[in-house]
Amino acid sequence: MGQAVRLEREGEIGVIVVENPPVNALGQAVRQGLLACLAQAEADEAVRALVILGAGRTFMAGADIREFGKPPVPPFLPDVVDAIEEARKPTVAAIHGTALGGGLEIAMGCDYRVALAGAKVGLPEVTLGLLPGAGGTQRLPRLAGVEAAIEIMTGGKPLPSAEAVRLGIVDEVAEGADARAIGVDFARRLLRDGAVKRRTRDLSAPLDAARADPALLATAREKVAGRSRGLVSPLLIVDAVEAAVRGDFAAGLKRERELFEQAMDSPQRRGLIHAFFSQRQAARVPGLSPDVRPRPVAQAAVIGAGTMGTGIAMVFANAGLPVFLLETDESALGRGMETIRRTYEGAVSKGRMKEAELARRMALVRPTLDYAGIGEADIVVEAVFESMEVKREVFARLDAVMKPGAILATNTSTLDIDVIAAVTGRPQDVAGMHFFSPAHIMRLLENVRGARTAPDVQATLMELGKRLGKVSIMTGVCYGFVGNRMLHQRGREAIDLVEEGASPAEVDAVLTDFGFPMGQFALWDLAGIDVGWRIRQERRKSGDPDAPSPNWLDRVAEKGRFGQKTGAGVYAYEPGSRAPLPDPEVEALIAAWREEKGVTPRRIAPQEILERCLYATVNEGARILEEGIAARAGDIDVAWVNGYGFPAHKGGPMFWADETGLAAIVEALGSYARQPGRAHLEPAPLLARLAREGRGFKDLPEA
Ligand code: T1G
Repeated sequence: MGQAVRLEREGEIGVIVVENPPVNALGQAVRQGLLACLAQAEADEAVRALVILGAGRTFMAGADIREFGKPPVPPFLPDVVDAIEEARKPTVAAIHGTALGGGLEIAMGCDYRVALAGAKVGLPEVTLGLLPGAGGTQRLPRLAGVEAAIEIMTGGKPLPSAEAVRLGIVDEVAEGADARAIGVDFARRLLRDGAVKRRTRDLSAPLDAARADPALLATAREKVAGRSRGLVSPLLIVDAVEAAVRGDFAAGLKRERELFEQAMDSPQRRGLIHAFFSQRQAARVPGLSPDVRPRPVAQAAVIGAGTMGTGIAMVFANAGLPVFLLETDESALGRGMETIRRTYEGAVSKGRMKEAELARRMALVRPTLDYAGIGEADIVVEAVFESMEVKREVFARLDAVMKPGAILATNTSTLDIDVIAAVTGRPQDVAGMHFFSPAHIMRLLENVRGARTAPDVQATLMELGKRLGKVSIMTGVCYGFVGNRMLHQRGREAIDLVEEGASPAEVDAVLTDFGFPMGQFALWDLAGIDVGWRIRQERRKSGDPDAPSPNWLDRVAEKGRFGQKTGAGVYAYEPGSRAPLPDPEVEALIAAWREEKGVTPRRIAPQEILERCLYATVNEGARILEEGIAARAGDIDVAWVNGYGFPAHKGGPMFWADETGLAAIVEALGSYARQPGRAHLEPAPLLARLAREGRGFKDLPEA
C-alpha cells in the first residue's frame, strides 16, 4: 500500500495528503504519517503555511473503529491533534466528503477550516457508545459554544458545511469540486493578509455564556438525560463539556481522557460497534462473488395501492426513481395516490420537505390501471393481499408483460417465494423484497432469495436497498423469513405468560425496560391484532401442522378489538391517544380463558418473562442459522436492531446472547422445556453445541 500520508508542495504552501481508502480512517499508519509530515513541513523554511486534506472521496472520517477493543498503539490521536495545533506555521483543514469524529478533531486542531459546499462535519462517537476522545469535547465548545456543542455531540448527526459556518466550526464554504484548490487558496490569502496562528484551545468567548450562567449546563444536562434512552455516553459528553467550562484546557483534556476510557470499557460500545460493522457486513451477500454486477434499475413498478404498496411506491420516489403504481380497482388507486399526496403534504407542513420537492416526488409516481403499461420497468414489487392464490395470479400476469431481465419481487411477509416463482417462466428473476410497515419510514429490508434466484438479481436487490436508504439483509425462504419468524416465538411466549398469570402490561414492561420502544402487546395493537389472527386462521384452515392452537388473543380479535385502529385491542385507548391503557374487559376475558383452560394464575417474576421472551427469540435465531436461512448471526442482529427496535447498544439478539453467555441460556431453556407444554423451548442443537463448546455465535464461520 502506498504511503498513508505524504507532504506535497504548492509553492510556499505545504499540503499534507492523507490517503487511506476507503474513508481515510485515522489508523496507526496515518497517525504516524501525520506526525512525520508535520515535522518535515515545520523543518522546511520554504513552507510558510500548511493545508491538511484527505485523498479520494472524503476528509478523514474518524478513528479506525477496527482498532477499538485492541491494545492502543501510539502515536495516539489526541497527541497528533495537539501536535498540529502547536505547529509554528498556520494550518488549514480543507474538508470534502465527511469530516467525522477524529477527522473533525484533526480539523479543529488546525487554525482554520474551509469546506466544499457539499461537505459535512460531525462528531458521531455517541452512535458508537463513545464520546470524542481527541480533544473534540474541549475544542468544539470553543468554536460553537456549549449548547450547540452538546447538541452536536449527543445527537451524533453530521452538519452540512453551511450550518458549520454559521456555528463557527468552519470558517468558509467554497463552491467547486476540489478541496486542495480551496485549501491552498485559503492558505495563500492567510499569508497575504498576514493572518497569524489561531489555536482553537486559546478561544474562550464561546464558553463565556456557560461560564456566566451555571443553569445553562444544568438545562442542557436535563435535556440530554431525557432523551438518552439508557445510553451512557451522552451524559459523559455533558461531563466533558462541563470540564471545558469549569477548568482550563489541559484539565479539560485530562477529564475527557478519563471519560473516554470509561465509555470505551462499556458493553454499550461493544454492542454499538457490532451494530455498525454487522450492518455493513450484511450488505455483502454470502457466497456471491464481488464481481457479480447488479442489473441496472432506472424505473420501478409496484402492484397494489394499499398501505404497503403506497409506502413502497414512496420509497422509490424518495430515492428519485420513477415508479408505476398499478392498482386494478380505480377507486383504490385514487385513494392510494391521495395517501401519498397527504403523506408528502404532511412532510411539507412540518417543514421537512419543500413544495417543489413534493411536486417532484408526486410526478415520479405514475398511477396506472393497466398491466400493459408497466412492461418497461426494470423491477416490479408486488404488494397485494397476503394470499398465495392472489399472488400467483399477479405473477402469472407479470410474467406475461414484463420485459426480459426485469426483476419480479414480492413483498410477502410469510409466503413461499419458490411457490410463487414456479408460476412464472423466469424463476431466476423472482425474489422477495420484504418491506416493513410503514415502508417509507422503517429502515429494514429483508431481501429473500428463492432456490433459483439468480446471483445478479441478489446483487441488484442489495445495491437497490442501499439506494433506497434501507438497511438490507439477505435471507432464504422460510415462514416469516428472519424477523417475523423470531418475533412469532416471542409472541407465543408472551401469550402463554399471560395465560399462566402475567398481565399484558407486565409482559410489555419487561420488554420496554429491556430497551424495546414498545412491548409485544402494544406492538400488536399498533400493527393490528387482526393481521396475525387472520394468518393463524388461514394456517389452521390450510391444515398447517405448525399453526398455533387457539389462544386468548384470538378471543380479543373475535370481539372486533383489533388494536389502535379500532380504538381498543389488548389495551384500551383514549380517543386520539396512542397510550396503551389496561382494560378490565380484556382482564375479564383472560380470567375467563384461564378458567376454561383450568389454569390457576400464578405471579410470574420479570426475569422469567425476560428469559422466556428473549431466549425463545434467540433459540429461533439459532434454528434460522442451522437451516442457512440467515448466513450470519450478525445479519439476524441487523434485522432486529433495524426492524424490531432491539436496543442497538445491546448489539442485537445474537450478540446479546453471546454477552449473556450461551450456557446460561441453554440451561434456562432446558429447564423451561421440561415443564408441561413447553417442549418447544428445548435448546436448538446449534445453541446447545456452542454452549457445550464454550463458544458464541460470533465464532461461527459465515455460511
Ligand atoms: N473506521 C474503520 N472503517 C470504517 C470507518 C471507520 N471510522 N468508517 C467506515 N469504515 C468502513 C466501513 O466499515 C466500510 O467497510 C467502508 O469503510 C465504507 O463505509 C477518537 C473515537 C464515513 C459516512 O463513526 O459513518 O473517531 O464494509 O459502507 O455509506 O474521537 O462509513 O467496505 O469493508 O459506511 O459511504 C468516528 C463511521 C469514529 C464514521 C461513509 N467516525 N463511518 O459511509 O460507506 S470514532 C465514524 C461512517 C472516533 C475519535 C473517535 C460511514 C461514512 P467495508 P460505508 P458510506
